[in-house]
Amino acid sequence: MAKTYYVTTPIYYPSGKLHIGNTYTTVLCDMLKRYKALRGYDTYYLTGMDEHGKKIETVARERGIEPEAHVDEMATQTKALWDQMRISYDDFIRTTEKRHKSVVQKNFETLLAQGDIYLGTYKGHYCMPCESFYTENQLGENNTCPDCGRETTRLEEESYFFKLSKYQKRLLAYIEENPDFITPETRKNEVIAFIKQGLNDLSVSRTTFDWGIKVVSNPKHVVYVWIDALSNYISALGYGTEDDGLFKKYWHGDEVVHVIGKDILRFHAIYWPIILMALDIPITFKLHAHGFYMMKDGKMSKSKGGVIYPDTVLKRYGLDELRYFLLRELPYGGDGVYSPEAFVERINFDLANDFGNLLNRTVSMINQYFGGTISQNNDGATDFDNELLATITDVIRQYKTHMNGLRVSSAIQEVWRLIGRTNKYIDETTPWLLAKDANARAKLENVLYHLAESLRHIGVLLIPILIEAAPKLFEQLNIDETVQTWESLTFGSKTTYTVTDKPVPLFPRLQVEKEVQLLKEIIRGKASVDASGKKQTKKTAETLPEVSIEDFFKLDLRVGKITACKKHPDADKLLVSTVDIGEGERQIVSGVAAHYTPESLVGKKVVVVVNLKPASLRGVKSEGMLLAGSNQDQLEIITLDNLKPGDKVK
Ligand code: ME8
Repeated sequence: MAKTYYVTTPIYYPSGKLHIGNTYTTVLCDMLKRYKALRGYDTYYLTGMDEHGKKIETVARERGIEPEAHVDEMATQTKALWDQMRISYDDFIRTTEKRHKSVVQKNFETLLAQGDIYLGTYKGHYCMPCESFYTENQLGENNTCPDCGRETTRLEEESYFFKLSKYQKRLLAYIEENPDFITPETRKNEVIAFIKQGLNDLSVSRTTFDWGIKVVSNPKHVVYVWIDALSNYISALGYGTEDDGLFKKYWHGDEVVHVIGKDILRFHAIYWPIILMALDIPITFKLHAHGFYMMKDGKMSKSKGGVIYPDTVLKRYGLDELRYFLLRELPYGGDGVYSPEAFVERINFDLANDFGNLLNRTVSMINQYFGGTISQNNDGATDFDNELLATITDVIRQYKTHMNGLRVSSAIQEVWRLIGRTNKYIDETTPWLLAKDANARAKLENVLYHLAESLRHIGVLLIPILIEAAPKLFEQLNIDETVQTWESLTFGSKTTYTVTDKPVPLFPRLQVEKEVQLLKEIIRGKASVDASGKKQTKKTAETLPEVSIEDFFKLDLRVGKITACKKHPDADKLLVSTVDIGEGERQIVSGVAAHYTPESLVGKKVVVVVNLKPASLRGVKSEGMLLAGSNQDQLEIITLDNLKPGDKVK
């Protein structure tokens, strides 16, 4: 029976649009699954979405919709993206699904009943965007969040706690006895050092918001994020239900790998194994924590902009271009940078020149010199054959070792070593000169056969990586499925080649300067691409149809002075100002919190539409509007210096 392989991504928060950094883990897992399938494993790939928590609730409310509607929309969007990227996932778990909730609730009650979870009080500083609590000594200057630098709020609330400390010794022993449990090594060392400092009991419930899984025995609490989220890896397999075939098969199978980014290492390397120990579920998984893709000027953020999105790359460049860049450019154990220059160069040098061109030349020469068909011809051996053969054997061995060790970029570099060696073989054997010599037919055929066989090996090694180009290579060289397998990776497995008479370049060459410029504009939000990949320059907002002067004078515009201003209690983006308009004060709600702090507005003289029909914005009354100019990134409130409140503006 085939060995099993279960691979998972983190379940992403539906808090914003996924950028190419987020898609890295998903592409990596897809590649691993395809590699293991090539190696004959029975594979199962789980991904999904982490839909609960205060942050998601807030994002939904800011959009003016219910959390359910928001997460449904995001799940549809995310699945559509994975389909567009041909991600080969087998299941997409959502933490709002019944199959997940019931497992979390059952586990929570089990842990409570056996005393691993107890009720206490939580005192700490809470950072809402990071959904994390911090103790005094973890905070940055002025009580700011040590992770994102934003302001935290002091909170004290009743909470359930998980006795992590009870399992500390056992976990440490487990990590030490299983040296390949956490990779890379540096991450493992971080985890060990953290555990050795001593584990605090973990707060695992909240009473301050609703949008979560209720604790059955005390429904004023919702289960706090990690016990909820981490359980997805087993709830999706039917753990604890009658229908637990997948759990038995894959969790208890041969290989289980959780792939995550370094940001969530602690949760997976400490909380998750401890939860499993407490529930008496075997720890069968290995954990791999990769580094981050950064933009040149810093972190990629789902909310900040200034990033590249996968759909842009897909529309203009293509799926394999995206996969290749992501998988090749992130070094094992380190971070990588997305830069337009590196991206365009990888496409041109690695894909178009080195690889694409090799296939193109080979097919053309077989057509030109042999009418499209060649066979193995040992009478024509050259001095260079053995070295090429030795490289093929060595590359396969190294590729396998690197793939098994999750050093994906190194595995890819091995394939390119073979591509480079094969290109060099053309230079050494000079087939264009052999073609001029009627006595060198056998030699020429032998050379072209070596090229075709080498390309077949390259194609098989690229099956998990370039999912569009590998099949095209097989098609152009007419390689059927029986010789596209791992087992067929022996020189000579295919003895005759009849190639296509219409070679099509696998990767069109890009105009470097033009594309780099375009990508930079896209990152700055100045351009985009349409569905067919064509550049669209973002214009300033379109002008509206004309209005008469009478219509314009219907607006009563006045100078107002902001006398007080505070944050909206329920909406991050809104500020509530008190504005003196001469004949009294007005309360005005405006969507400017991303650009101004409340204090910075107090004292400013602004332009107010005073006869706008009052409205309620997220439960707070607004009696007018402040005028401001804006574009995609900036917003500036119009201010005046010398006039007084109540003066007319026209
Ligand atoms: O943490 N480069 O969800 P999340 C590479 N819901 N990978 C990146 C990246 C970057 N710049 N940015 C994000 C959560 N990632 C939790 C997980 S799991 C039980 C719960 C990837 O939406 C990377 O895999 O914040 C990281 O771990 C993950 O996105 C975080 O996704």
